[in-house]
Parts: sequence; C-alpha cells; structure tokens
Amino acid sequence: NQLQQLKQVRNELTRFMITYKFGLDEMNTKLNILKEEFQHIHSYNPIEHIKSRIKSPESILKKVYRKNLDISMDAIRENIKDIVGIRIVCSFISDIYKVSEMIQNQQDITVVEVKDYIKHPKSNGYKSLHLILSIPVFMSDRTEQVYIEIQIRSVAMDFWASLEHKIYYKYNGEVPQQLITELTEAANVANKLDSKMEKLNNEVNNIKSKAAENEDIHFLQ
Ligand code: 0O2
Repeated sequence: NQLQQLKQVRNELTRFMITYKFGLDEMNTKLNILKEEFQHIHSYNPIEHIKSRIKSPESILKKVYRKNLDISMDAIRENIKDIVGIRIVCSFISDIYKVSEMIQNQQDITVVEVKDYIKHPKSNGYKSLHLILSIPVFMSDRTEQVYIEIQIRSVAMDFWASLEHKIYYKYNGEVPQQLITELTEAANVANKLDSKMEKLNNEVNNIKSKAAENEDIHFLQ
C-alpha cells in the first residue's frame, strides 16, 4: 500500500542523501578555494558569508507531491534540483557576477540553468542570481552527477529575502495586500542601498588605483 511504499522510499532517500552531502562538501571546497585565491590576488574578499543546507527527506517528499512527480529515486534525482542549496552573500552587486563567473568557468561544473532575478526581479521585488549546476561526485565504485542550486545575492538582497520569507511563512502564503505593497517598497530601498554602496566602492577603488599609479611613477623616477 501507499504508506508502506512511502516508508520504503523514505529509507532509501536517507541513504541516497549521502551523495548530496558529498556534492555539498565538494562545492564548499571549491568555494573556499575561490575565496582564498581571490583574497590573495586582489587583497579583498568578495564573499561576505556562505550558508548551505541539504533538503530534508520530508521536504523532498513534499516537493514530489507539489510537482506531482513519481515517487521514485530516479524522478527525484532528475527533477528536484535544489536538494543541495548554497547561498553566497556578496558585498556588492558586481561581486555577485564575478563569483558567478568564477563558478561557471570551472571545467567539471556543468551549468544547467541560470535564473537572473537581479536583472529580472520577481514581481514582489525578490532579487538573487540562481545557478543550477551539476557536478560529478566520485565514489569507490561509481561517479554520480549531483545537482546543486546556488543563490548569489548582496547583503541588502539577503536582508530583504530573509524577512520576506519569514512573513510569507507567518501568513501561510496569504500575506495582506498592504504588507505586500510595503515589502515591495522595502525592496526598492534595498536596491537603492546596493546602488549607493556600489558607487561608493567604485569611487574608493578609483582613488586607490590612482594612489598606486602615483607610487609607481614615484618609484620609477
Ligand atoms: P527554500 O526553503 O529556500 O529552499 P522550484 O520550485 O525550485 O523547482 P522555482 O520556483 O522556479 O522552482 O525556483 P526559483 O524561482 O529558482 O526559487 C527557488 C528558491 O529561491 C526558493 O526556494 C527560495 O529560496 C528562493 N526564492 C524564490 N522566490 C523567492 C521569493 O519571492 N522570496 C524569497 N524570500 N525567496 C525566494 P524554496 O524551495 O521556496 O524554499
């Protein structure tokens, strides 16, 4: 019966999850290398912080129902692409695209999909750059491709999205219109803050590079 089938799938899922843990470990190592190397070359770190999670078997099953999928490992493997989720929070919008490019350029990473909610924000004001990647996980007797969802956003975008997520859950999806309007206004304020910080950062960088140029000229004379 369906309950037994569900229990069996749940147990299989728990075993199947370890592959995703390896995928997450691998991706975290890649991100830490990028972070350290970037710091070494450019003397600054574009990543403020990184958070990650592996979807619980329960919420994978919820998504299986929501998407009306077959209850099978193959269907889950193929259709649920955010079992491993990584969120990278950057200081500036330009850093978001730099980090995304560094990730996409890695040879063993296949870019499955890019959703740019920064250039095309959702109607509620949600902004983030989403990458769906596939990476190989090498095990003793086989190699498995694992999907990973990476969300890259600025501190201001992250601040807004965390609050919006909380409100959405609090109202169980039925958020009063007034609150929706205010949230969208708050998203605009977050955008303005991002633009202002980017502009200030560019100004500081220009001053720094002019100072470095002058030092070089001075050294050569
Ligand atoms: P959680 O708990 O964060 O994982 P999918 O349903 O993933 O197959 P979809 O809807 O096209 O396909 O995915 P999309 O648009 O890439 O969004 C997936 C994730 O982005 C969400 O995951 C959220 O984390 C985030 N997100 C998308 N839209 C919004 C939004 O309007 N507000 C906030 N705060 N976050 C958003 P989950 O699965 O919803 O939740």
